[in-house]
Amino acid sequence: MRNRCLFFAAALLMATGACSDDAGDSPIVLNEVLASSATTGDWVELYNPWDNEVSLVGYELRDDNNFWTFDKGTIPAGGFLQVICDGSGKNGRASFKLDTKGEQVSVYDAKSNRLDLVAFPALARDTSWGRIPNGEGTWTLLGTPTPGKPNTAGAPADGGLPKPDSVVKPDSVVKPDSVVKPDSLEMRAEEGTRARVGTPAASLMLEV
Ligand SMILES: [Ca+2]
Ligand SMILES: [Ca+2]
Repeated sequence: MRNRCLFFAAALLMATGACSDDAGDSPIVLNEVLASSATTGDWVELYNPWDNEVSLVGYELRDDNNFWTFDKGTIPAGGFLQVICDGSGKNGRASFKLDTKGEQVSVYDAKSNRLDLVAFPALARDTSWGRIPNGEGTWTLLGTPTPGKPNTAGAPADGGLPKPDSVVKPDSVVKPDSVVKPDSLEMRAEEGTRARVGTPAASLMLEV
């Protein structure tokens, strides 16, 4: 958890030109996203790195084409919040879903100031994209999704990326309809032989 006093000291240093960068003063940040799940639905994780509780009322989440405003909710000091993105827009759930092919997600405060933004890549089911270390680190594939909890380092065993479209499709398999159907059948046999033709259900005995 960061300390506000440290931040104000850093801000003062920035104002005097003595410091070129800082972890940022955003009250909350995006910390992890998951675009497809077998159990929970898509979700975004927010993180409050400070030592004060943050009210989310009036805050906004956006994806490429939609926005959704919090009408309630808080994140405690140092807390993590999982926001389900199932498209319902009800009961604290966002009114849009996340694109498994990748898109941008951003969070805005109640005055429409953008606090954070992430452009995530195509993600396999139940594979998340998150910051290591929490709240300030580089975004990367995470081996184990941790909704509502601190992120843990480690890449997915299967690489975490969707399977390529180049996999052979069943359309290329010969369909039974394409089998040549003879219009007629010609048989030749020595005189005095007998033969049975047909299917198990119907057959014809020929005698020459
Ligand atoms: Ca979306
Ligand atoms: Ca997490």
